[in-house]
Amino acid sequence: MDPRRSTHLRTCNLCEAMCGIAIEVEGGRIRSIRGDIDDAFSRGHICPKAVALQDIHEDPDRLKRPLRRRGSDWEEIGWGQAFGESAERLAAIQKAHGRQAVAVYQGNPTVHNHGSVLFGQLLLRSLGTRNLYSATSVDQLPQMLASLLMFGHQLLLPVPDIDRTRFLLILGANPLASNGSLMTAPGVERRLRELRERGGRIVVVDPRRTETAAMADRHVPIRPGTDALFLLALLQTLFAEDRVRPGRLANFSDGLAEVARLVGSFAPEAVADATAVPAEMIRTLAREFAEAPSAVAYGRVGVSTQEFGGLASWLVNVLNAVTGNLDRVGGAMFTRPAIDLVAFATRLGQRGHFDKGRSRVRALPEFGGEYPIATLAEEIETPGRDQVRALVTSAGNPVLSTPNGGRLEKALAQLEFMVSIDIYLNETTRHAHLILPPTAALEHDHYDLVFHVLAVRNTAKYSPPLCVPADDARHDWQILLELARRLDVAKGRNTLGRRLMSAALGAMGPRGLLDLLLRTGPYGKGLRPFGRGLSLRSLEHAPHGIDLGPLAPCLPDRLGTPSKRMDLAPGPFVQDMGRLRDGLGGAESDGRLRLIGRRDLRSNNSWMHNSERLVKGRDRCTLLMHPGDAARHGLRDGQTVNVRSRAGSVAVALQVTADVMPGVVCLPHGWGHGRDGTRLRVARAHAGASLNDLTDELRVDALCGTAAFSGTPVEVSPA
Ligand SMILES: Nc1nc2c(c(=O)[nH]1)N[C@H]1C(S)=C(S)[C@@H](COP(=O)(O)OP(=O)(O)OC[C@H]3O[C@@H](n4cnc5c(=O)[nH]c(N)nc54)[C@H](O)[C@@H]3O)O[C@H]1N2
Ligand SMILES: Nc1nc2c(c(=O)[nH]1)N[C@H]1C(S)=C(S)[C@@H](COP(=O)(O)OP(=O)(O)OC[C@H]3O[C@@H](n4cnc5c(=O)[nH]c(N)nc54)[C@H](O)[C@@H]3O)O[C@H]1N2
Ligand code: SF4
Ligand SMILES: [Mo]
Repeated sequence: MDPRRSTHLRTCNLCEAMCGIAIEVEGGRIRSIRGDIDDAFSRGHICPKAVALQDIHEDPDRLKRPLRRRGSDWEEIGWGQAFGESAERLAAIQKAHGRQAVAVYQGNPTVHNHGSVLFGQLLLRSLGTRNLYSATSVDQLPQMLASLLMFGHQLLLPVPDIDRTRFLLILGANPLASNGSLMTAPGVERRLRELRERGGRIVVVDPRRTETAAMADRHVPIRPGTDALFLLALLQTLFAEDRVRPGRLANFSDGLAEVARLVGSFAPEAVADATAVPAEMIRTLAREFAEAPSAVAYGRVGVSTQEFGGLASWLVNVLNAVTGNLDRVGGAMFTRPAIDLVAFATRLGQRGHFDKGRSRVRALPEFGGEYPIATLAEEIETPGRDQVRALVTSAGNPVLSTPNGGRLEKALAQLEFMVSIDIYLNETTRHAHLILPPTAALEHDHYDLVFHVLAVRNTAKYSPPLCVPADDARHDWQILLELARRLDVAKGRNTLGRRLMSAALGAMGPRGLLDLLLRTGPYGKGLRPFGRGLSLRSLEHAPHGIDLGPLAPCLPDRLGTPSKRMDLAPGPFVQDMGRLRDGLGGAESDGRLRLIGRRDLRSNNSWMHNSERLVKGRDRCTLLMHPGDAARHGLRDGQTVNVRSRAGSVAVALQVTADVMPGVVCLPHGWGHGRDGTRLRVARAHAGASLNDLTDELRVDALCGTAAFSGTPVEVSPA
């Protein structure tokens, strides 16, 4: 770091919003972190988490050197030894038990780190296992599935054009807390306010009156897990009232008649009881949506992580398409980023795939080469051929982040070997035999390979490192590359070709690859030394980022389906409709409370509770319950309650509020830091309880295996 006073410009990598920040540095110390008002995209917006970049950077608990477990204790070892032992143990287990005996779990920060995105594949290739898992199957998998089956590419994800739309229908998302997801929109609150100021309307469909619902024109409470029914009834209304107008989309889509047939039996009256949304409300919404000059439906985590998350994610797209609001200004649009991952993957022949294989124990379908994380514990526990005996985790904390973390952690304790690439000794990595700690964000450069693909506007920005890391520090990409290389050696597969490839990639590093991808991207200058267009250098000369313009219609050109047409009624969704019909009405009848999750602006999944600035103040890991339910159960505000599900139980403080609908209780995820053996001093003092000690690994969307978090049945009693 520069010893004098200087300002370092970069992009915050903590959530999907890509806020530009200005870090004031003096005497080698961070003085302040503010929003960069000149940032081409975020125009000065930041949230309270941005300052935690400093807290993580300076955190005395953050690991700096590889750790090896010795009984219940840990010892620091050198990198050479750590790489050597990791590779030898993994290779030996694969040699003895076959390639599938090693599993890999990649967590969410992977996609916020271009080095991990670019080099992670190398490790997977060297391991050659089909036992791959990631946070995708507790998150956006159903939305990627809908894109794959409808548009022909799993990454061609529609983004709501919130800066220009006149009607925004939000289902199962709370952008005021999450700052937007599959919708990179820094300053989303301002953008939503502007939407209303230009005469547009916002409707939020959510079991809880969230921060976003509170600022919307209308909040529609819905019973957890019933969004697919609600969407079918909206569509039924549109067809019944002759309001279907796909416009130009009709020229290149198939399946409209099939959709009309499928929605026919879902009149609003037929779903009102199950969804708890009055039939007249559904009709009104359908009309408002159809009549708005432009409109867009947008569904996120609350909609994708439920029993019918696949169907609901598909129906969100269908609603946009049949009203002509897909690929249209003010509707759901597609980006054209400077590094176009969709085009790049297509060139490599990788559009994605689904159900090309099934998991061993529960026969859940693969998606994009991964099995659902909800099945990992049983893959470890169940003896037989291809049993998982070793695990690599990278940037993930599945013990707190995936369903029935309690069962998973018992399974982790049985593994013959586990190695974790992580900056903390936490609830998951404490089960590892070796922890390989990479540098933290400010010690390396940054480019949002993934979130530019999901942004409400096309921009590009590259951030250099704030400081030079210590000599014995390793970046994520270096760890992934070296582990892959050592595995090749240990498995006797270090052919000349692989050695050359590994050496070339190591020499280029993420910087060289970024330059190549920018140059060969849609705005690139090509491989010539001169000429106009983007390269890494041109981005380095624009530290506030470059604006590449608003999203523009691009279909049918970008469709990746073999027919080059959009499929409104893909076979797997059509078939899954039978399961939905069978489940109709079952959800609400047993009288049990239904559990949902929530996010908080000052928290980020499970790993940012070691920042004193973020966790101070009142306890935020509370169970929300409607006053009527509290009275019925004889519970009062502030008392400690036991929450019990099939999977487990936790004790938390009760918060009685009319913000959650009757019959529903709500607990945030990512807490539960009271487990022994971690090295997270601050988080431990603000431990909370883990929502995923209650969620059930057996509750998945049977179509695609994504965890069905929403609506987990629970019982609540005084502690
Ligand atoms: N019940 C319920 N569960 C949920 C959700 C929910 O809404 N409800 N949300 C789900 C969603 S959307 C997601 S994405 C998942 C997240 O699931 P995970 O990705 O498994 O969990 P995180 O809490 O993000 O943990 C990130 C891990 O990465 C480490 N880390 C941070 N930065 C870096 C880095 O630069 N390099 C490396 N190598 N490691 C790093 C952290 O120390 C931490 O161990 O949780 C899911 N779980
Ligand atoms: N501050 C903060 N920001 C984050 C994160 C974080 O942990 N904290 N995590 C990041 C990650 S990894 C992601 S994926 C995004 C997620 O971004 P969002 O999808 O916006 O996440 P949530 O805030 O969990 O919003 C989900 C909403 O769904 C509602 N819901 C639950 N069940 C149902 C249901 O059955 N139907 C309907 N209609 N609604 C339901 C919940 O009440 C909740 O309000 O946020 C990202 N940003
Ligand atoms: S909104 Fe997200 S990207 Fe912006 S400052 Fe907060 S955590 Fe960082
Ligand atoms: Mo996520």
